[in-house]
Amino acid sequence: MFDSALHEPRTAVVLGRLLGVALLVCFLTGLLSHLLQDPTGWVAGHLPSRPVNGYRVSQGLHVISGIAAVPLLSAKLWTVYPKLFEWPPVRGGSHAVERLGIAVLVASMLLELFTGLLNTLQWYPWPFPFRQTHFWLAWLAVGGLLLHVAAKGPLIARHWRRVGPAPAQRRAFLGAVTASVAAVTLVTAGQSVPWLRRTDLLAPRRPDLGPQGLPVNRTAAQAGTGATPAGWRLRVDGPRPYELTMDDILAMPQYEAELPIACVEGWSASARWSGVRVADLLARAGAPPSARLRVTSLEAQGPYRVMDMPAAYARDPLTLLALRVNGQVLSADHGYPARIIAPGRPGVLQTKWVALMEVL
Ligand SMILES: Nc1nc2c(c(=O)[nH]1)N[C@H]1C(S)=C(S)[C@@H](COP(=O)(O)O)O[C@H]1N2
Ligand SMILES: [Mo]
Repeated sequence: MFDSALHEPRTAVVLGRLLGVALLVCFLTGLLSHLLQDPTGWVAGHLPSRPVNGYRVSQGLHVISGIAAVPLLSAKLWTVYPKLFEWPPVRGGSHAVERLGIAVLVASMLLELFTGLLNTLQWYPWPFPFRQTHFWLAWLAVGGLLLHVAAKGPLIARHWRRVGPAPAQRRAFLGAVTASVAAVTLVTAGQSVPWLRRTDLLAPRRPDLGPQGLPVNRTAAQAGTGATPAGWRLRVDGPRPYELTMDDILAMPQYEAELPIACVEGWSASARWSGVRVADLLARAGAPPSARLRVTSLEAQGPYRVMDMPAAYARDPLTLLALRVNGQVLSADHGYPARIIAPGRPGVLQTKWVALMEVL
């Protein structure tokens, strides 16, 4: 019933290779993202603050490869779905294990791509925590994938190279899949790739659209920080604690840095920031260069109210307590009166509406 060149192992192998590349990129960049956002133990002390655009590139690749995997996985599943109707369904112990493995692989892969895609839309219509689920599902999917490739090793090897000319039907199908991948990439990648900005039609963000030329993830209204307390002061706690008014901060040496906001949800945008060096603020509090930093926002609550910064970022001369962006005083949505901007870090850690900095 399914006798066609589209359901043959050769088609599955060609698609599987492309899907494998996309998933490998997605998995590795995902691990990196997880590590950077939530560094635990000894890792925290070894994360580099350069290259400045490191996280921007890696998270851009993560979302691009994840989106490309959607048409690839769909085509792959469609190619092999006749296997669902195999008879008898189970031919013994090892066959049962293999089929169970494929069930876990397909289920975890579909759920992984689905949750990731919805995450780029900032839509969380489920009761479980996104990040932990996405992280552990990735391991499940990769484990299942390795088992699958091992089990199918001989079959894959047999069809790795094409024998004879490809049937027209298969060529057309693979051409259509390639075109789909190109299309979904073209209409979404502009959220992180500046020169694809104009074709960014379906991504939730255009990196150059927003107040002061920059998108906003969580607005001041959402965070409840719209009205900054009249007597706002920056408090710096450390061996020699002190407080600064806005005028005090403006009297310190000001620096400028071109740094990106690279949101974990997939968009990124570069901006020109200016303000005072975090290293200067920490030195003034008597902190050694090995000091880590904890920053607390004016926000009353929210997952990103408190942020920890390893020493390598805190002492980087590009890391600023920014007061201005693209030549203007920060708007409320971008973190007025002051925000953190550091090189090479996920957007979630670029704390807005800073109230307190603590030397750890
Ligand atoms: N205090 C606080 N800072 C925050 C957030 C937040 O929710 N609260 N969101 C972060 C996220 S997820 C991102 S991507 C950046 C976005 O910065 P922008 O809105 O100025 O572009 O701010 C970060 N800073
Ligand atoms: Mo973000």
